[in-house]
Amino acid sequence: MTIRTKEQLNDFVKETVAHCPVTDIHTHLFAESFGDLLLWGIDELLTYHYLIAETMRFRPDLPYEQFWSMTKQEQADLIWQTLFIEHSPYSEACRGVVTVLNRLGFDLSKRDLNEYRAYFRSVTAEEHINRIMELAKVKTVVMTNDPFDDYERAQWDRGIRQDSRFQAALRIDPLLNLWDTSWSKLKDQGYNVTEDLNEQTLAEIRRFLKDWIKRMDPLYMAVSLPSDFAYPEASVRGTIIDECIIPVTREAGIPFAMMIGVKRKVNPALRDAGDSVGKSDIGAVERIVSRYPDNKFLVTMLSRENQHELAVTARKNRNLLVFGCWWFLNNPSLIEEITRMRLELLGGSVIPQHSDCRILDQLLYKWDHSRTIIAKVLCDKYGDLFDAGWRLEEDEIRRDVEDLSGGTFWKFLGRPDPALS
Ligand code: FIX
Ligand code: ZN
Repeated sequence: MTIRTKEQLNDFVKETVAHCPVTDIHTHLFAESFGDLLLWGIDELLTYHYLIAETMRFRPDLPYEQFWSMTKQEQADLIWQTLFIEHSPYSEACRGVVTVLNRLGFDLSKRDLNEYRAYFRSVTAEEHINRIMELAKVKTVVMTNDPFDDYERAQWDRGIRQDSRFQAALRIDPLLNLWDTSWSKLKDQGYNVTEDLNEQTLAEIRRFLKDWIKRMDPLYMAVSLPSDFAYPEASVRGTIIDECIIPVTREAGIPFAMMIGVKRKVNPALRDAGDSVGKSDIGAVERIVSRYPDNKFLVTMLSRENQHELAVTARKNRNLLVFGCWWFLNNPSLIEEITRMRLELLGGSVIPQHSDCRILDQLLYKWDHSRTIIAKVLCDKYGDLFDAGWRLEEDEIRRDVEDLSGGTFWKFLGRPDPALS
């Protein structure tokens, strides 16, 4: 049906974006079969590392070690008291908790953590996964799977029960960022490597990667990279990228996902909350994607300053797909600015958002909040077309929104969307 008025247009876009099932291409969530790796519930929500960082700002006299020595429930109580009772929870991460509690139907006027806790104790993980994915309208999530993590490796060794809603991504940070300690972990897994990157070691790294690709069937191979990431580079990282990552991902037909711009452990006492951001050199991205036109690259960058040049670089290289507003960019003001700019430069050949959820329940807020902004930007873009005399069919809008919600990702991978089969 053709859309005839601006009002009709806005209503239809908002409705379509709000209800379109999404593929969430980067999360830290796990299927139930991974046991304790799947985090959910109020105490996990409150002890999200974003909220730990915010709490510590209001508790200058609390020694970090004292916080870490508390039980999870004590930490959650302190965070609740600090960020939700003594202050209003309008930071994005705090607002997220409020959205989740609201979407789960809790009475927010009571502000009673124990009542929320009782609910989470009363449901099983399986029930909760079904409920959250349905409410969030997320059909597929991509996990972050780390073959260097002993607990996770043990789950793969036991044999994972498949749940096609949870797809794998092979994460290899230690290989590229911490070779001086990770080479011995490869050795422990039976690969004949030395710290020196000789021909045999490089061949064994390739064997390690291929073995894990066979085992996990990942949608892509991923790494987070520091803000001073350089390419090409005569370094351990540069050598492993050229000699192992590039040929193995090309042969497997999977993209190499680079998440660039993190400064790890600027405050180690904050643990996971202690990482920061730095501006990166877009030249490194330009050089790697143009040097390997037969490889596919998914790229997200952490600093606001890199966003425009990243979108321009994607215009020049069709093997580069830009994704998400990562971490410190996942705030309404920045999502709106970045999404607007990307749609203006790239049309629908972009993945506007991923959630980065670490706790299952967060799917509710991360996607609710992002959908509202994506819909707002799309209303403006379609509205401009409308003013210029272009009349849209409902089906065309539906198609575009499906692409932005995951269709573009699956086409880039060259794989069918498992949720559609
Ligand atoms: O490296 C990553 O994948 C980051 O997204 C996380 O490790 C980070 O701690 C995070 O949770 C960001 O949202
Ligand atoms: Zn992440």
